[in-house]
Amino acid sequence: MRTQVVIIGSGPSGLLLGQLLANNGIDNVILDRVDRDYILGRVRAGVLEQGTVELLEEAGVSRRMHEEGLRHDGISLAFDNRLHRIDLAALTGKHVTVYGQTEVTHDLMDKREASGLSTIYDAANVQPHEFDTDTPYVTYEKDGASHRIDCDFIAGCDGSHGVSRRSVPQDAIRTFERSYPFGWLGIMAEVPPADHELIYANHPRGFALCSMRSEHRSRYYVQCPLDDRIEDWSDERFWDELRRRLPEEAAAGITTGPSFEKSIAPLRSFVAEPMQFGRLSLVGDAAHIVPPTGAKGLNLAASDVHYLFEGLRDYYRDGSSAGMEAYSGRALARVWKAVRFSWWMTTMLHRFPDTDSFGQRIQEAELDYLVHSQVASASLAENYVGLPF
Ligand code: FAS
Ligand code: PHB
Repeated sequence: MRTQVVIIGSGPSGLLLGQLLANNGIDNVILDRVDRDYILGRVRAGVLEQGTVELLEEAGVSRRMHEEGLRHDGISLAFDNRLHRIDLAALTGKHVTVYGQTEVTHDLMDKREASGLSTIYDAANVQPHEFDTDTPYVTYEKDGASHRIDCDFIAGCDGSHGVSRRSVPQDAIRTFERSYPFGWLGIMAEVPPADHELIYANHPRGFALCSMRSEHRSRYYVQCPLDDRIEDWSDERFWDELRRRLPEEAAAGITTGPSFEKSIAPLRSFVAEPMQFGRLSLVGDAAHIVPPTGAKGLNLAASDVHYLFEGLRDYYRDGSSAGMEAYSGRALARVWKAVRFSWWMTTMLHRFPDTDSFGQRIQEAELDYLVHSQVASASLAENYVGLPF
């Protein structure tokens, strides 16, 4: 079998790249080690930057997002028993869209199927080969047989535990990492949200986040110790802890109900440099991870896709390799700014076990300055809505 681009991974990175390429006449095949339902069963991101929305529009998969997505012009920070609204729209002229990653992925999968494009699920032992030459290929196993796909380029869209980054010689890659001494316990419940916008809370008991997927479905998180287990958290304990970490006016808005999803995720920052090795390019979580505090993970995957798509389009349309050669540098310049913002939001809003009294006062001063300085609020806002691609 032969194609122009093999994409490893059928998450949002791989699917969005595949659709943009196909819309521009560039043949591609997507391989994933699991099946469609497993991918759709994962609960992930909830907030889309305006740049991500525009890319989904360009890919032709924005109809349901515009029908069902929620436009948010602001967020609130909660501390000292008060809510402080950051007016994103007034400060930046932009907004964010609340529309779950699961729905984005579903829309992309439906579009790919409708376009008659090839996705090979349950592909075992996927391996990229000879990507340091101009004749790379990918092998995989399925239904008891081994398969090979020859191609021009390989896009490693296979997430943080994928095979692509692991296939790069260790002396050719440099990684940067910061792990945080806590996790996020998240639940999903079919109850109306606490407020019409997101609330990020800094409380002596720990961080909490009030988010949503629709006007009837809420997504909540509380900071928890890394060694906590889901069975330690009944719904009743979760609702009680969430309300204790919110200002009274916000806690009063909480509607409780049975959770239908509950998970604990560790928080870490990770970047691999460079993001390209010959004809293999790393995209999205395959190249970088951010703590979800800044709502950047999915949106960074989208900007990587934008840069790689432009490089591949110029290669096939204009015979120019400039875009491909610039991919890693362009992507990393934006990645590191989002990594910084996510780290900053995380350090400002969470309670760290080793913070001393001086450190606590610094955090309180940072929050006080942030909500009372238009310049400081504008800086948060322009990062939250998404820096330009
Ligand atoms: P993905 O991980 O989504 O997709 C990779 C795909 O590659 C998967 O389908 C996988 O099956 C496949 N794959 C892996 N190894 C393979 C192999 N060897 N062979 C073939 N296929 C392989 N981001 C936010 O912005 N906000 C959030 O609130 C948020 N919450 C998150 C919670 C959790 C628990 C996690 C893990 C991430 C969260 N993220 C969040 C980040 C998340 O949304 C990612 O940024 C996003 O999924 C990135 O998309 P992809 O790069 O496509 O990677
Ligand atoms: C979510 O809705 O899952 C969500 C929203 C904003 C974040 C993190 C997670 O910063």
